[in-house]
Amino acid sequence: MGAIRVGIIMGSQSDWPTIREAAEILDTLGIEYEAKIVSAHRTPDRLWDYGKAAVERGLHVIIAGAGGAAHLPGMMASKTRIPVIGVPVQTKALSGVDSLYSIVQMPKGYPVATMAIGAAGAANAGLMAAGILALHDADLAARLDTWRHDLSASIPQEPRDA
Ligand code: RP5
Repeated sequence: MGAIRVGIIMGSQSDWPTIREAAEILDTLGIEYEAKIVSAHRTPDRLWDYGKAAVERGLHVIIAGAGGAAHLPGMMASKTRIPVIGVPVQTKALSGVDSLYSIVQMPKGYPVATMAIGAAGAANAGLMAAGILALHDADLAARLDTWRHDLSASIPQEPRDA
């Protein structure tokens, strides 16, 4: 078991079914991670403590998922220079457009790499984290290349009737 380099945080337990998609990608690629509930609104002190300690704890990437007034990724980006990948969780009220707008429109100086709304965005957050780590990890780079090749090879040339 290596050091944990990816932190996955989410605003609520209710985000986990979506954000788990990122975790599953990391599992598939053999990347260690931790997963925590850290809410910008309900547990602001937990958010602050997590961001403050992230560098010294050795994290390299943070995946932050939240829905609605989704301030978690942006607030985390304000607290640490570690790259933050934001995942807008799909909401019942506004289908996740609220989450997307809350995460994507950061002011100059504090970027959040914002993914698509929902499960695809969460999976892509896992892949984006893997790509960042693979820059300095040749074994992981090879596993990621294989994963990408396998996905490409699984796509049929022609459609078939259901
Ligand atoms: C946000 O509020 C969370 O990220 C979640 O997406 C949303 C709803 O949270 P719950 O009311 O389901 O706990 O902070």
